[in-house]
Amino acid sequence: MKMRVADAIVRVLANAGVRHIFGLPGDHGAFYDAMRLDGRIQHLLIRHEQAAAHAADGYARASGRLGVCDASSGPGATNLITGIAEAHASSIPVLAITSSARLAVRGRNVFQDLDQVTLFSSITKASYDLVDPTRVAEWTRRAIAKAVSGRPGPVLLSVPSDVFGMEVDFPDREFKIATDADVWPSVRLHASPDDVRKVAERLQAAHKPVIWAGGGAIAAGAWGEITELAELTGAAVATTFMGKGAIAEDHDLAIGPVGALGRPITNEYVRSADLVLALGSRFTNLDTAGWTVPARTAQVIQVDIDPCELGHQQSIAMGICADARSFAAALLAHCKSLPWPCAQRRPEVASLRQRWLKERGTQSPGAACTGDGPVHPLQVIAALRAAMSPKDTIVNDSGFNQIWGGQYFEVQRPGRSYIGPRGMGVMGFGLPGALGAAVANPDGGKCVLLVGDGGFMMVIQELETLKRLNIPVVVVVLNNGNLEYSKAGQTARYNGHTTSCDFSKTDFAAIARAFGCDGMVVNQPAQLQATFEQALRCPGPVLVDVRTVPSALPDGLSF
Ligand SMILES: Cc1ncc(C[n+]2csc(CCOP(=O)(O)OP(=O)(O)O)c2C)c(N)n1
Ligand SMILES: [Mg+2]
Repeated sequence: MKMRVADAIVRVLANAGVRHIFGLPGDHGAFYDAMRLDGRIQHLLIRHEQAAAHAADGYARASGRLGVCDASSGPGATNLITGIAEAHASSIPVLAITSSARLAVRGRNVFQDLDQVTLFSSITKASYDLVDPTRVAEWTRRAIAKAVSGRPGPVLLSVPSDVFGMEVDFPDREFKIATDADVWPSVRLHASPDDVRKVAERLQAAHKPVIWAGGGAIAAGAWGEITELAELTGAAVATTFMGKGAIAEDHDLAIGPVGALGRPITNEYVRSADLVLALGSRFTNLDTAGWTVPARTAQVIQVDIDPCELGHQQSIAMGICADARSFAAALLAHCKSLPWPCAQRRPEVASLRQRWLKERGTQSPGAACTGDGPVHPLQVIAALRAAMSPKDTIVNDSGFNQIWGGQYFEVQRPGRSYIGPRGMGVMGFGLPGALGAAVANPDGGKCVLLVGDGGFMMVIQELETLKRLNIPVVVVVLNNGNLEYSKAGQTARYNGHTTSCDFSKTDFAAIARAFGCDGMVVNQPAQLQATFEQALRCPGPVLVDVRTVPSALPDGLSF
């Protein structure tokens, strides 16, 4: 069938299951025209391309489907870079479609002429330069498959602007694509029965086993199997921030997030474990608190979809290349017929979280929503937890707000219930990431963004997108008037001196109202819960500007 290259791209995407694309127009108008004519894909106009990439990323994390964004050549493409780099570092499948300088004149340093493929090559799994219009359907199929298979990640499809409009006669078979080809992970690698048996034996012989769940456990959808495995064997479950949701965090056997930004009490417990079974974690410097957790004496078994990660950052006793869910399911099936004396540990493990809740967490005196303002972030977490339902999703930005959310906010729904930019820690991820997650809206819950005033200001224009498209995100800004994370680091390192960390207080609620969103201000701890409940009932986007203390340190940080 004869059609434009742009129509062929849209037809492949729509046949694969893509229903939303985030972007901003430019010299790829034919692509927009093709979406209009096909009618199956909703295009969401985002106000800055960086935000489009983050929105596609948030959409992918929340839905388990490929996220797609688009931008025009030159500056449109370069604006995507930060968002694509975050998706790459967090192993999230995002397809970026950009135009590039016209094929007819490229390479002559013409207007917006840029080697985009080289520019994106270090932050994508693959970057394709679509110079042959006859092969566009093939390369679009390949771009999708590449992003959602193996270790997921972003892919660039760079299309010369004149190629979008070229007409080609495509055979129908070019558009025959498996249903849900945009779901990730698309292919699951299974461990050998022998490896499964060996892990079961080691787990059985362990005195104090810990399951360490990373982002790969969420990517694989392994939360059900991990919870059952813990319940059967008595192993405690620790998560990285990317692994939050691998078990409900109010479960008896959940011991919370590990690492430099995790709970000190969790690190202590994991350090004393004799066996650590890691599912989908690459043991980054942050997640291991500088490779001090687990203990060197512990036997570490690492299961990862990427064989290059096995033993790369952490010395391991056994490495298995497999999908976290498929492996956990096989291990669970094997373990069911075995005795598990270790299951007696359950009350001891449960007491750990109970102690933490009362001493440091949302049941501690510091979290009580009493007294005069300004508000402490822990009070915000306690009130949010009380106001939100388990169905809701929480999204973080970078900075202390992410530590308050990651370390202290307990997700009650196992699954894709916590989203944060852990790969690169990009300030500015939060608002567009939450926007994308809310569009995906997999379980019908609300999407709550907990963000710092610094990171929020970097993408504040997306309030217009939220309002225009009536996307019901609840934005909670921790308004402390500074870049607190950076300020705390400078204070600790340079004898209390800080430079360029403070800015003037901004009335974010007024700004939200100017964009047409609802805007509320909280000055007193006692107002928190009722305000959040009211915000969660709003049918459209709403911002809660919480005036927080200018210096509040989360637990366990060392700079
Ligand atoms: C784009 C980007 N620039 C700089 C940084 C370094 N950085 C990490 S956290 C932070 C401060 C965040 O301030 P704010 O958003 O107000 O959050 P707070 O720590 O005050 O909660 C900075 C500057 C970053 N992670 N990303
Ligand atoms: Mg701040």
